[in-house]
Amino acid sequence: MTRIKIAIQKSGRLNKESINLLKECGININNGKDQLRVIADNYPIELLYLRNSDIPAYIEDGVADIGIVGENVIIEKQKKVDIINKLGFAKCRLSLAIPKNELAKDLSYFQGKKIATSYPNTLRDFLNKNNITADIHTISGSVEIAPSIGLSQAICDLVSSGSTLFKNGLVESQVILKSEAVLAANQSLSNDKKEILEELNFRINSVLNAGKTKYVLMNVPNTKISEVSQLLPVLKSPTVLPLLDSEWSSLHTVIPTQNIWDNISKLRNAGATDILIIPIEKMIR
Ligand code: PRT
Repeated sequence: MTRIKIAIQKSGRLNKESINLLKECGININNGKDQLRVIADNYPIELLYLRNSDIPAYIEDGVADIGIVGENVIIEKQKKVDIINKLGFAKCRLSLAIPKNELAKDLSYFQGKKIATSYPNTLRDFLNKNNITADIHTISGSVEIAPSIGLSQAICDLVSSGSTLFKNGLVESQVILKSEAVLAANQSLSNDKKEILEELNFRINSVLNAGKTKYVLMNVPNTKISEVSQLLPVLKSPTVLPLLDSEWSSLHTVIPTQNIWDNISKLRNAGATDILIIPIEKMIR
C-alpha cells in the first residue's frame, strides 16, 4: 500500500499545532514516547518527527514527501519545494531591528552596518535587491543581544509579539518577509501520493474554513427578515424556519469569525434577537 511520508517538527513552536491539525483531519496518531516514526492506522500516512530547520531539505530530497514547516525556513534554506497550503499558525515576520535610540528613516541606514542574524541568505537577498551593502554576521541563536554586547549595530530576526525586541531595547525598523506554517511538498510526487495529498489538503481546508466561520442562529420578526438577511455575508442564502409564534422566524446562517462583533451589532440593530453563536467543526464545500 502506498503511504505518504509527512515531516513534522519533533519539538518546538510548530509541533503541537501540526499534530492537532492532522488529528482534526481525522488521522489517528498514536505517539509512543520518543518515537520518531509513526504510521497512522486509518490513513495512508507515516509521520516523521524532524527538526523544523531540516524539513525543507528532507522534502526536496524526497526523504519526506510532504511536511509542515515555517515558510521562512524554506526561503532561508533555498529549497525547491511546492507550497500547497498556508496553515494560519506560527505567524511571524522576519525583520530588521535597531537599538531604540537610533533613528533609521529608511534602508540607507543599514549601509555599511554590521547586522547579526540566523537568516543570512534571506537577509543577503533582501539587501542586494535594495542595493544595500552591509556586513552580515551569522549567529545561530540569541540574536537579540548582539547589539548590546557590541557584536553588531542591528539585527535581523523573527518577531511575533515584539516583546523580545522590547526587552532588549530594540525597535523593529523594516519587515523583510511575513511567514506562517505551510504544507509543503516534494516537486515530483508519484500520482498515488498526489492523490493522498489532495485528499489530505481537502480535509485541511475543511478544518481551516471551519475555524474562520461560526454558525449563527437568531430570532427575527417576520417583518425584518429581508432587512436582516441583507446584512448577512452568507454562504448561499440563510435558512428561515417558522416559530410557533407566527409573527417570528428563526434564521440560521454562517458568518466569518473576523469582525464577528461588528456583524452581530448590525444584526441586533436591524431587529434580530436571541442570537446564538456556535463553533463549526468542519466545513465541506
Ligand atoms: O529546532 P528546530 O529546527 O525544530 O526549530 P527552530 O529552530 O526553527 O525553532 P522554533 O520551534 O522556535 O520555531 C519554529 C518556527 O516557528 C520558526 O521557523 C518560525 O516559522 C515560527 N515562529 C513563529 C517563530 C516565532 N514565531 C518566534 N517568535 N520562531 C521563532 N520566534 C522567536 C524569535 O527568533 C525571537 O527569538 O521568538 C522570539 C521573538 O518572539 P516575540 O514574540 O518576543 O516577538
